Amino acid sequence: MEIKLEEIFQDKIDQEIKIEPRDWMPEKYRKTLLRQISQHAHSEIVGMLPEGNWITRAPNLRRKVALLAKVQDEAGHGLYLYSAAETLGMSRDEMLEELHSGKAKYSSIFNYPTLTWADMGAIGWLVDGAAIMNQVPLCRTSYGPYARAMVRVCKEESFHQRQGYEIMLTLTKGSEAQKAMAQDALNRWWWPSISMFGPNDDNSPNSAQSMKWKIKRFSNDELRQKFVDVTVAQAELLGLTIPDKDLKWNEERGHYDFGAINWDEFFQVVAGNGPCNKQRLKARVDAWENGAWVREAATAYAEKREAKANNQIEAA
Ligand code: FAQ
Repeated sequence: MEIKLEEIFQDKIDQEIKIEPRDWMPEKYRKTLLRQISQHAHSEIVGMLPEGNWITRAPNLRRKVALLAKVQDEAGHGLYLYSAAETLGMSRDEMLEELHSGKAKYSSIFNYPTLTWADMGAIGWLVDGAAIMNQVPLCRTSYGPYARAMVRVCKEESFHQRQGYEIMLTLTKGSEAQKAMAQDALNRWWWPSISMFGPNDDNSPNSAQSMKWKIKRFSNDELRQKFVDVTVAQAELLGLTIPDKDLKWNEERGHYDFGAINWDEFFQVVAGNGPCNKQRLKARVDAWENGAWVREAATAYAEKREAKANNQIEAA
């Protein structure tokens, strides 16, 4: 019976029919999606912190408004994604409990510090740029609620990428000190950005099954290569140098070759030992604890309204 259901399920996937919350699905498909979507949601929420750090220090009102809007968008992305994950049977409270206890993962990239204003440019350009590369294919992922959430997320990410690139463009057209600041930000964010796509394909335990189920449409290495290929020209336009001496165009492959990623560092960061992991987690836990009174007040208000509505029904 289970085998037959699994065949029908795979058939639907092969025919590009979306899987919806009430459809039968293999338990492992549900768990894989819950893992990926909840990690993605956590990444959006934790991802507000490095840039949130600069809202009060933005150099002018226009920059402040744009950065504020961007950080708010990330909160929205987290909320759509938690909602999509909830359709798979786990509550938002449970997902947050996993984040706060350190059990759940979130993207490695958000464990690096934002040291200068140029980091706002580098994050928008590189981190949102990498996110777009990874997330546009997710608009066609096989699970309906995830795919639909990603359509809006990607539109907003594209504004974020331009916002960041424009900051870099302004800095690189500015004084020598501003140009140096932009180069320094690129130096620090380049390698973490290309690591963000995840381990190499031969060391990516989830990829094969996720590709078969069309949760992922491209492998980690394919997406990383696409990102490097489009970003090199953008760095040239800025007059900045990508910090990789092995980066060069390979005529035969029709792609850029690039240097070796420091996977030890990546796995250390994922394991909780990056430069800002503890700080990031503490900020999220504090926000949760300090917001307890809001949740209590909202619940009490909802109960009061419900009781009032019930009394009115009874009286009628
Ligand atoms: N960081 O077998 P794979 C954003 C883990 S949102 C930490 O290849 P998979 C927007 C992986 O979970 C950024 N852990 O795994 C924004 C797995 O561990 P597990 C987030 C990572 O799932 C911008 C293990 O390594 N985007 O940037 C990372 O098939 C600016 C083995 O890896 C998404 O979440 C990593 N970088 O492929 C916000 C997109 N990479 O769970 C604010 C959706 C891998 O088995 C400001 N997710 N790991 O214990 C995906 O596309 C996939 O989940 C991958 C990983 C590609 C991230």
